[in-house]
Amino acid sequence: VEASIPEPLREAWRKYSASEFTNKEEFEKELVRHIETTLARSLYNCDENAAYSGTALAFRDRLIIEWNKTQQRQTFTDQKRVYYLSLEFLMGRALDNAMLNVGMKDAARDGLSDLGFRIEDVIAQEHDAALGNGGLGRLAACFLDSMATLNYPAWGYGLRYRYGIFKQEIVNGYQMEVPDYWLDNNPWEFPRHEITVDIQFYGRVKNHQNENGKVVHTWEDGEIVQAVAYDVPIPGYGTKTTNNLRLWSSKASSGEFDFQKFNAGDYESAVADQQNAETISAVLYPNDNLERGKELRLKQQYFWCAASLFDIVRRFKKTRRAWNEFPDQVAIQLNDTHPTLAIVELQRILIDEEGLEWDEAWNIVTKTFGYTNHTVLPEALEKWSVPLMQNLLPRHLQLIYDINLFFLQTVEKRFPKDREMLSRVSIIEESHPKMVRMAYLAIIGSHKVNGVAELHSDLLKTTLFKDFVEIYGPDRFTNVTNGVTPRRWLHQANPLLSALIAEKLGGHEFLTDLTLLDKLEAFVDDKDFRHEWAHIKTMNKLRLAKFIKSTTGHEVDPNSLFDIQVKRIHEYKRQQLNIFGVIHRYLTIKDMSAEEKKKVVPRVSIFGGKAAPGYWMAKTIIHLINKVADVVNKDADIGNLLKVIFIEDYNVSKAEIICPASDLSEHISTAGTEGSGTSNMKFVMNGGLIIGTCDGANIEITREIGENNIFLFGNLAEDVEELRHRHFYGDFQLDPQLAKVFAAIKSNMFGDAADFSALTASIEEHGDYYLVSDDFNSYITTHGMVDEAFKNKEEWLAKSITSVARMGFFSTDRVINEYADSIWNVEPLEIKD
Ligand code: GFP
Ligand code: GFP
Repeated sequence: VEASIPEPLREAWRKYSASEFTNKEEFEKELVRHIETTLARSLYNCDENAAYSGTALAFRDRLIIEWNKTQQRQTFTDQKRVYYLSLEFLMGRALDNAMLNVGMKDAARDGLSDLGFRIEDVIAQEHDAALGNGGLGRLAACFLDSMATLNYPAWGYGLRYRYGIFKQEIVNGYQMEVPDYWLDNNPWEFPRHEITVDIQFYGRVKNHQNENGKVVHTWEDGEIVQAVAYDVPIPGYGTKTTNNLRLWSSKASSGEFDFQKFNAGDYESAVADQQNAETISAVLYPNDNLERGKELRLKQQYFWCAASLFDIVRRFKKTRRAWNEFPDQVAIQLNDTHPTLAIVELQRILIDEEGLEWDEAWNIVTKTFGYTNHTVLPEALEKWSVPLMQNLLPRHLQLIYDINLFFLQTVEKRFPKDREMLSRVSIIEESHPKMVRMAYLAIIGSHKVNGVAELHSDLLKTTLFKDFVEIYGPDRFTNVTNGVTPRRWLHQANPLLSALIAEKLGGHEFLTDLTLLDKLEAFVDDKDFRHEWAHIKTMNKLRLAKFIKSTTGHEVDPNSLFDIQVKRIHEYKRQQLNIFGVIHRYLTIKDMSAEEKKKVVPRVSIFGGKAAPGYWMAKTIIHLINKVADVVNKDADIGNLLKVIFIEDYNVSKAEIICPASDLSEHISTAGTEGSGTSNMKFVMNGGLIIGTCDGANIEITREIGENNIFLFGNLAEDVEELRHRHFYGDFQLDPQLAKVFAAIKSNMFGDAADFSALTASIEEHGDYYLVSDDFNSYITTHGMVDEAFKNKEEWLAKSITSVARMGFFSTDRVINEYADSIWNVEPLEIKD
């Protein structure tokens, strides 16, 4: 129910409508007011944390004023909106982003300084919003920034996890997981207690005939859980558009509170039911590229899809348009298969609740949805057991069977002789128990399917989804190569570099048209410019060195080559290859004469990343890295020639310090396994070179920046299958240099070798699935080339500048425009006063 103020009275309202601070003085006034009233603190009781909260509240007011205008304008213009459904939004911190996007960071800096605070310290008080695992969730966050910046009417829909990704602590070299309770003191969300949706689970389906003799299905009984909306404003950069991220939180439905138990004096168990409902949105599943088929996860997915669809449909119904116009008003993008149930839910709403015929409804559904795939790893592909789904979502399972039946009928007509095809493409896998293949359902229910880099999208078409390309033709499948937002990953993370670029290019326009970076190439040979460029890199390395000192106690020399690999720990991402390479380097240096040592390029090998709590091999890799660090960092023979650092609890705000400080970063996945990668883009954009395999977006980065500016190594994707096949049949020889590394590990050089035996055995004895041994020689040789290149400072600088100049393609602005044109068919809408 909308309750608006009657027209004649609106004048009075408008007179007092909230207004935004526009300068330092007004900001200070808002800051002090919030500290004194909202926070109930005072002049005598204001620490950095209070200063952060006050600043955040002042900026939040600004955002919410813009947010209101944006939502009203988007509603009144009645234009198509896009909804981005993602189980993960890895947002990081919001304050710095808000300040920069609304263009008031300088005013805030001066204002805070007037009151005795340093803006950097205030910003550092904020707790990361870590509602994601890794690349997939951070991509969604970059998308939100670009959609707002480009003025697209766009909403994100996700879950408001009480616990985001766990906090990682390293204890005796082992990863320990600590819960991350991030919601205390989070000024960026608005609870919308008036926007709630009842979500049903379990129960059964009844079929009956209605008065026209048509069979209708009703879903009865079961359990009701309430979804409550929390809104997070998403400001665009340099625009008034402030979009919405709506996160759902679960709560016991008031009707569900068991009054009978309550009256019988069993208050405790009545409250326990309440808590049960609240567990749905309690925790983000910490698995990266792994699906385990847990019922609670399926509950989360349906809870979030159903609440979001209800909200989208409700908003559409306010326009009073005919149903066939739904796809002209609504585009829904599925970030991976996690929201695939939204397809079934929309079909259910249209048929069971709105009374549409099957074909009409299905036509609307398929025109509405697009599906993005992020991985070809088999263990990541979602499948839900039929009995589980039958129990939790009986009506949806029926609908999935119907969707499958109609789909298989059309396939049979087109390929009458191919029985195998039918079982291959069926949504239902005939296993024990039967499984629902979510990716197939997502393809069948969408009008476009995309991968996230060229190689990845090609692999989808030639391997995983090959049959579907035959069935639907190639046009349903497309590629949209990932990007990153230059606002956060260049301007915010690297203010010095952003300022230098702006000075050369005559302004900050490159932040909204990243292709303008190409103008930097004109300065590659400019001595002064190179000098400043180098100086900025050193300053950023010093910033990281300081951070490392304060968090680990280790001193690292900023003149060393900083070699960084930060991302989730996963065998396919191959941190084990990296640490074996480090051990190889260590052994090599130890064998050197004093004369030889003088020629060594000093290195700091920096690692960071979390392992899924149940992923033993990944935890073993973390353990090995930390044990190697213990030995190497203490070794007086080595001194500064090699340091190994593991940065605890890698997250978005740490990435902002780390990315600008690299000389070299590692993107070394087994060819054909990494969908795209996005940190590769962040590092190059900040003037670091990369060592990488021919995988994911590394290939397109190479195409853009030129082969001379990247260190590529290793086997190609097209050869991987053949190599694995050979290993499987016993044709495997451990690389001799890797054998030396293994011998060192087995000599207990890094502590009890038994701790690492699973890791070495996975390579020596169990087929080396990730081709660590096959790529080792080429990896080591290429690192040798890196050392040589680094000795030539001038040439290294030229590579660094040239690479940045050619990174214009990798902005999420380009990405979002591609989605908007080729998948969503939505237009921007500028918000004016
Ligand atoms: C949205 C916002 C509301 C706002 C309206 C109109 O509502 O707070 O009042 O837009 O500006 F959530 P729905 O589109 O969700 O109804
Ligand atoms: C996944 C893929 C990455 C890809 C991102 C975003 O990331 O290659 O860049 O999605 O598309 F694996 P992770 O969640 O695995 O980091």
